[in-house]
Amino acid sequence: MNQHCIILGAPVDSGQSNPGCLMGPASYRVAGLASALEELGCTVQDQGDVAPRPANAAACNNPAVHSLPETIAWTEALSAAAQDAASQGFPIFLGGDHSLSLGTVAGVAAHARAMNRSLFVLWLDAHSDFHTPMTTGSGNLHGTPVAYISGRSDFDSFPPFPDPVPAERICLFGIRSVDPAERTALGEHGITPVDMRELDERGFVAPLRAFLDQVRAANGMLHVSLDVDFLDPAIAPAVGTTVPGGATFREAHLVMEMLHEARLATSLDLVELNPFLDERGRTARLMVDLTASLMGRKVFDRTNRTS
Ligand code: 4U7
Ligand code: MN
Ligand code: MN
Ligand code: MN
Repeated sequence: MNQHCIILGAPVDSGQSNPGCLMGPASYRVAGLASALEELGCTVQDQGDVAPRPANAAACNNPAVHSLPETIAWTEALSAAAQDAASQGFPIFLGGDHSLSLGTVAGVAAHARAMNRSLFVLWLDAHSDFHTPMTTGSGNLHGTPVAYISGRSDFDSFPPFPDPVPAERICLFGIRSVDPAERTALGEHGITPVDMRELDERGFVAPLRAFLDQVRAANGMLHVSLDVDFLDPAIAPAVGTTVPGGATFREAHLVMEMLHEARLATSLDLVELNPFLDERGRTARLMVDLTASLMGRKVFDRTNRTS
């Protein structure tokens, strides 16, 4: 599809408690992300790493929450950078923990609003990330971005989210770890995750195709947020929050290949890679290969096939 890819490093480590995610952007660069995209005919502009804004004091009534000022500072910086990048090409955000999506999705949502288009979000994750700063038990803010982009309250010290994304435009996919407070809130919000149970039964193709059809019908923009723990820990060990029973190598590639064929994705987060936990770079290389599949790496061209 010959995209103009804009690579932005987001070495965010404040959203969880397991140090190492800040090495993620360097690991993706070492694993050859830019050259993999260039081989596919994409033009690539690596704009380097975003720096957080200076952190201001911010408080929250939940004593478990940590690093709130730092996470807000990242959200502000990444939101501005993401909006800018989205107006220039296809942004690929290299995390960093998943709290970075508080900023990247806010930025692409602002861009979508400026373009008068609807934003859709495909959240590939073991977790639903639907806590607010008031409901999180761990206090790790990487468990909150879906709540923020849905417009839930209790994000008072954060920049207001541009245009909350309605439930029907959010697809939580691959889910297998949901906390009780998240489950209640997801129900109240009308978000039904596509969990692993459903994927076991229906396969990956039908639920993903149904969502992509909705994006296409609305001429929407589509932000894809890929958490390493979407993948099975056997193939992707470099993550602090492993959950057994994740997507296999082929299931994950199939998702990416379908996204390529649909030509609907407009931005991508690669999040939660902790290179300190990796085994000889295999998780970083897998994430790069999945990104290449999303951008069109394939064995045969299927676009003109009828079945
Ligand atoms: B990730 C968790 F309790 N729900 O809130 C929490 F299970 O970005 C995990 O998806 C959050 O990796 C995981 O700490 C956030 C936990
Ligand atoms: Mn996540
Ligand atoms: Mn996760
Ligand atoms: Mn995680």
